[in-house]
Amino acid sequence: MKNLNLSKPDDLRIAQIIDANLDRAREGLRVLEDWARFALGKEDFVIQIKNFRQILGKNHLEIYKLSRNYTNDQCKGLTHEEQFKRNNPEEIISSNSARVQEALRVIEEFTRNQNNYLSKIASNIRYEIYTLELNLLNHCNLQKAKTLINKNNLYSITDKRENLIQIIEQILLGGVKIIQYRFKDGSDKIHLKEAIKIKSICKKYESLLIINDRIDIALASNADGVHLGQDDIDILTARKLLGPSKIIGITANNSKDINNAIKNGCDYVGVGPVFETNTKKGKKPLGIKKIKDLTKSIDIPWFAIGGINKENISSLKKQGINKVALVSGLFNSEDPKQEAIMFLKELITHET
Ligand code: TZP
Ligand code: MG
Repeated sequence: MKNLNLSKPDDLRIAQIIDANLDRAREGLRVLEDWARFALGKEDFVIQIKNFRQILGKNHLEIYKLSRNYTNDQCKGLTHEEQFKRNNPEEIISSNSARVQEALRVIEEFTRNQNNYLSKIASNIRYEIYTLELNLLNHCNLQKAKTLINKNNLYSITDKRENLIQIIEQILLGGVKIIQYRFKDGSDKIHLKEAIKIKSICKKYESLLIINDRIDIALASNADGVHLGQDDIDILTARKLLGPSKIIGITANNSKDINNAIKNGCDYVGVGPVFETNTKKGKKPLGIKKIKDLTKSIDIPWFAIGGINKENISSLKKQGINKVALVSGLFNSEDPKQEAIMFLKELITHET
């Protein structure tokens, strides 16, 4: 490091800028670290952020600190109205990541000549923060998605319809929070376009979009996850392709497949068909008793599926089955919104 001479006003100002920005970067990192620790419980992120703070702390030299308060900072306490609009964790993560990135960039520029070592450190950490910000935001989304799967009892799966988007919007207006886009034929181009549209209305209603079968369309539409059957791509490969922050749901109708799905890290299971159904013709129904038996030790969310309608839903409820997935139950209805409201009422669980 070339010597800074604090009796030279230019050097003093530079030292002051470096000091202020080291503080800024370290404070912003602490905000990110606490979110990673207390909200996400992500030890690997905490270790990474702590390490950045330590490195910056070690390089926060006495000479920078001595320059503090050299001039009266006329801009102290200035705020921007945007700061008061930050009221959700994502906005706090984004704004604090930006704060760290900006501060590191300032350090990088002003130390380049006199402390090239710190300049390089600032540059390296700044690049890592870009990825860290995305990781933190993705984990926020995953956590939200898992909570929605956990808390919501009605899962709506789409059927082929001319007015698909309008029906989905009605279902969302009825209060359904989980939509699966399911298609078995047609053009990929159109499916992707449709998936993107569905994702945007799901977002408007703070609901999840899961794509059936197709990891590529899930990724391209930025859906919240995929739903896979036993003949689709296996969970471990799906996880590799999707990354850690998407939901993976699995259809399984025997104990071996259920246990495998859970062991391999799926986020929920669909079990069925409970009853005979025209949507999956020729599939032998398992019946309520068998479903109860298969699911008695499942410790992740699971949904009963297949042939469930307004006539037989109470028989499931009576047996303590509260989470269901429906295709025709909502998609064949004249009034999907009212039908969704009715099913949701039926599935209310009273926590004791
Ligand atoms: N998986 C098992 S049964 C089934 C699926 C996709 C079809 C469910 O459709 P419906 O109309 O609710 O019986
Ligand atoms: Mg499938």
